[in-house]
Amino acid sequence: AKAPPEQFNFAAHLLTLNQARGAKVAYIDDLGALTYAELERRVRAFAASLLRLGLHREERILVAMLDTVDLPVVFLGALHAGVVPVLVNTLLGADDYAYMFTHSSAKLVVTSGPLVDKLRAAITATGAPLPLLVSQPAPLAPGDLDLTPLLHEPPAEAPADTHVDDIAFWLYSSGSTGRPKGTVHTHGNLYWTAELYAKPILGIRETDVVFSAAKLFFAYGLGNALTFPLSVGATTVLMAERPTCDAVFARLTRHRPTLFCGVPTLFLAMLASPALPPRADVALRVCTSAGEALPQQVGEQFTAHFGAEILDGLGSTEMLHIFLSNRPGEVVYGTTGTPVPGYEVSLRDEAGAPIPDGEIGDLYVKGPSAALLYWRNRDRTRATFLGDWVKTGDKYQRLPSGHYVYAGRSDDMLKVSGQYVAPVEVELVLQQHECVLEAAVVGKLESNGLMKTCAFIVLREGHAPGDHLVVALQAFVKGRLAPHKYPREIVFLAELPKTATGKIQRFRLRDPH
Ligand code: 3SK
Repeated sequence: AKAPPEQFNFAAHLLTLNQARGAKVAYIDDLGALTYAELERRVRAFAASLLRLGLHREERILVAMLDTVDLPVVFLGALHAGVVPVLVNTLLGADDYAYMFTHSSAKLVVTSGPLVDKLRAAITATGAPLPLLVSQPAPLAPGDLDLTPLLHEPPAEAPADTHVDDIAFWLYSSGSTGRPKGTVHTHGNLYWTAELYAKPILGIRETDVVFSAAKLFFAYGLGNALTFPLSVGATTVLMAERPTCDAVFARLTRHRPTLFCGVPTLFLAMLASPALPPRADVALRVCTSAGEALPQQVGEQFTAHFGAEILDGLGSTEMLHIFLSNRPGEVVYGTTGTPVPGYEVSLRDEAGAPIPDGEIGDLYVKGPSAALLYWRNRDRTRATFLGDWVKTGDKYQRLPSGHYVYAGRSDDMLKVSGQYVAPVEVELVLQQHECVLEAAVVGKLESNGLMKTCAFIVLREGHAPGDHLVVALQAFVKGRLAPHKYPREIVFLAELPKTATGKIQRFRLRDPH
């Protein structure tokens, strides 16, 4: 693929690419459609509004928004102005947001109506008077800004004259210890994910209708529903609500997307649902899966039902999108495929030396979409970004055919429903419950090939195990952490298995035999 020019603004690049498609629908959400002409007008109006509000180049705005047409406008408008959007998960608690406001030194928070109360509570918790800019009708408090009129302001004439390596946006990536890491990406990184993966591997084209169950605040969703479709002038369906089977089926049959992006737990649930639509009611050309390894039988069943293949791939927040992937027509279910041309991968032992085929090693990747650094975190930056190479934290094995097979994580992290869970974070919350003496959280591979979090609990004296306590502990975690982190199974033990020095032997909990 051709390299982008030195002076490069990704938002301006997309607007130029789509200039001749004014009347075509770029986005459809639950409220209506947005043409490419209207997308451009709003992006430029929002860029101008940010500068008029007093934001400067390279300053951050925190974006905690639902997937509606306003989100691409805010993201691209910020890039156009040279302001740096920090996309954050909409399911976090006030404590995580408060950390992110301070850590990113954001000057403004942009959110959607239904999330206003949560974000306002987080702003209050930091004690800093951060302005809140609200999309969609919502009761505004004094001082809040309304997004709608800003989208009708006179548009920016010219984009910020950014360099291809200038900071464009951040995403937060979870870690096994400590706080989430602010992963800093450039304008050029977005370009490379479309050129190396979406166009050659997915074969994405102008006639595609794209629907991603993964939200735009994930690196996976951002590529699927923004970078990729806008790089070829396709149409994208956005959905604000949670990606339940019924919500997904409604979009698959109503808008008939040709390209659908999901995660293994969703594909599994769809296949098990009595409401699974027949093949004739959908128009799927190809699907993608990421987040965790797609079990072979799920891929096979899906293709048998719908005719379309699922391309299982591996990406990361650090690499921005997928660098290891299956190919259409050559899918090998049960594997993550082969390296995407333009990226190199390498399997190494603990000392960093290459290992032979068939052995399990740490996966490293090299490619042009790698993040620059983790903001204000020199230690983690140096441990992850090693010259040209990025240490992924995943373990893999290469088959003689050249296909890669997932073999778990190198750290303590679990991947559940495509998202990271740090066991220690869940343990710390469980330990705050009045009945809990000790807690250990591990991942358990279920017979369907997917990972589940399981908590082992030792109760304080005077408390008895029972179903009521399972429900209460799950609710306790759900009330304090993002919903995907609650333990799906809780087992009560008289004591936890420990070493002579008192360290919990997690391997014995994972496999009691
Ligand atoms: O989980 C993945 O494999 C993934 C894929 C694309 C972008 C980001 C991520 C984490």
